Amino acid sequence: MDRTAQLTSHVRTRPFVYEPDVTTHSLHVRAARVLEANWTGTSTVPSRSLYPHQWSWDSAFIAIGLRHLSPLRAQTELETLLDAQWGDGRIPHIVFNPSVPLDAYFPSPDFWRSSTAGRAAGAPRTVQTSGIVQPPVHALAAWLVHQADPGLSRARGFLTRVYPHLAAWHRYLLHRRDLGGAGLASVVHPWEQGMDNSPCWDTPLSRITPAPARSFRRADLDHGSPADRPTDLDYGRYVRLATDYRDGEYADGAGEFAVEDPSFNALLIASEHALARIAQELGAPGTARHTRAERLTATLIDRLWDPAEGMFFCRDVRTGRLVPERGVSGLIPLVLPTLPRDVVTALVRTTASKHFGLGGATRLVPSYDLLGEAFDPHRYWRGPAWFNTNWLLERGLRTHGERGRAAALRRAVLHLADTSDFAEYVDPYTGEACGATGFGWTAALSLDLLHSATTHTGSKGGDRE
Ligand code: 9WN
Repeated sequence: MDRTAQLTSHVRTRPFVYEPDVTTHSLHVRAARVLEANWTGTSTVPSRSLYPHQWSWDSAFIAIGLRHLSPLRAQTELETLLDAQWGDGRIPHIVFNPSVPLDAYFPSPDFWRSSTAGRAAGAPRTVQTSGIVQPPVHALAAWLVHQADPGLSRARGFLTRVYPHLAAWHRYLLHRRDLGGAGLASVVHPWEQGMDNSPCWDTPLSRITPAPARSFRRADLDHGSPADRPTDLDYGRYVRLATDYRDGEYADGAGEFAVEDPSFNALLIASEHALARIAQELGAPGTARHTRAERLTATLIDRLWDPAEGMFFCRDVRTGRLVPERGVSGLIPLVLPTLPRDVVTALVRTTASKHFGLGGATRLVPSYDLLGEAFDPHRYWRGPAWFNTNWLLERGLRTHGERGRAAALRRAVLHLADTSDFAEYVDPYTGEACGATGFGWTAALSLDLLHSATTHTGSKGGDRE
């Protein structure tokens, strides 16, 4: 048996104690290998098979882990993404690799036609991208990457270069995407929020006429089981929404789908706090941005918080109504540092309730209500547990002093990342691996949690970051 196999068998047979020992070392080495295998030279693909291009929020999470391996690569990851930013400030959800065959992923560049249909919105001419966005985790990632090696960051002018891009990105979201008029950003496609197939979209999506099945060919079914993936009907609706947005030259405001989502907005607010810290690091006052982030937190509560249910809900901007589906998105605002104590207490209670099972029925927090009618432990974002959302919840628990729960969740994430071979997602009850393995953000965020063992001891976690 070679050395790696010995380490692996050691990992599998021993109780998991994620402390700086041989177990931790093995996990670190294997996570680093995944990131190496997925690295293209300028960025990291989420999965070599299923997602062979650069994805926006994946890259932000990947940079957060990569900073522990190579701060330079982590900076490059974000810089590559920002090079594809549009003139109106949007960061596209996919940056296409021209050397990957067109039929490897759908919708491909010839569907989005960014350089022509996106011209009025300022799409780049030299690189092909999609025209929709993904959650704004980037300023938070840039700040964490900077902190991993401030000397290198300053020497390369990293923050000086990325700051204007990130500020323009937030401006785009807070102005062009304020479709509800209350100050929050709306998503105009389920893919923008990142939890593509969540039951939270079912009602707003039901109004969309699906594109005919024969008008496109799904590439995702070449890699994943149809029982785990979105249905053809849902895909038809995704395609219709994207087609209409493209045909309207990616102008905002006219589409039939517009939703204020708690996770998307919470990540924007967390990133706004990070942008304030970046501004301060660059010698500018950050107070105005912190104040704006606090005001947005109050707006989020005002628009999306339901005190009776103890969690946040999506608001369908086209009907003005809250969507009564419990998605994990409604728990993610726990990452916000200035959340009132009663909101924190209720959110923690809901996370540990029979709907989500933290510390009880589930191994990791599921993507959707365990008791919901649409719950399915294997179907995309309709029940399985994802590593990025659990990383965010661990961070939120730590931010609010819930150290015991945070530590237990951290151990569970590391254990399942290990036993699932860094799966894309897992069955929340059994921990069975689902989707792709060798998944970028699973490896990266595991690395981050491994390193957090040493950096998060001491005062209330999250403060410095
Ligand atoms: C569409 C890349 C992305 C993630 C999303 C996840 C999935 C794409 C798809 O994969 O979405 O963007 O084809 O289903 O839902 O969160 O960023 O990993």
